[in-house]
Amino acid sequence: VTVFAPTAPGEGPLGLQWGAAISNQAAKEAIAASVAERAADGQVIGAGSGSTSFLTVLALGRRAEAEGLQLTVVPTSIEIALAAEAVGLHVAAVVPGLVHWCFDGADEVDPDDRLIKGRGGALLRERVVFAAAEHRLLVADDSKSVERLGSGFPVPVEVDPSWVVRAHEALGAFEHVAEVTLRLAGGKDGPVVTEGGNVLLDATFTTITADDEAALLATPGVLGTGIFSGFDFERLR
Ligand code: A5P
Repeated sequence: VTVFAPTAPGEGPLGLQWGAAISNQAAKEAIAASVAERAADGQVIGAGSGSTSFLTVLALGRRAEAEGLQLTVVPTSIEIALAAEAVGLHVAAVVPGLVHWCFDGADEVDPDDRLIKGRGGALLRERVVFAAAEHRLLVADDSKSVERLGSGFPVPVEVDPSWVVRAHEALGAFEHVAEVTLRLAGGKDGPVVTEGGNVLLDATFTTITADDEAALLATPGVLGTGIFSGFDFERLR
């Protein structure tokens, strides 16, 4: 059942909005439209998070509505699940055995195609869906390209809340970490709480080495990191 005729942010019973000004919106709209063109009837599509992914979900909804396509979306966050539901797409409750392709954004992309993700706090599911997809589209406009990974964004690290004091201490002891902060919420008191019921530490690195992703993941209490390396993807920009 289509909840409303999907056309643009701001519509629907929840007043579907991104919630903040979208940077580089024209470039992101163009990327969203070209991703939506890839969809074919019956496909299962992983949907990343961030404003580019949000615009892409809206574009997929428009195509599905106009052409009667049956598309199933595997969402990486609550906000993307709500957006997909609002524009009439099928929303998978669990990651199915076959994900034909996925799209997701990034906060930074370095010359070796290493990524920083997780500004939106959805890094755990983003990694699962990215890994599950048979083909990956990275929807990251040119503003996301950096020479040095970590130059503009800290690395988000998802942590079990019961272990956050110890994890904060452990991350602070990393050789190239200059600062670690607990991410605080905007519309709620206290820290951001993720879809998994966890909290986020943002670690500012002076240099990110090839070992740091694995070292973070090996730290007790750490459940996920926003450093994504070793993935093959097609970049749309
Ligand atoms: C979300 O957690 C991030 O990994 C996003 O992919 C990233 O923040 C991209 O954001 P925009 O598309 O809003 O630039």
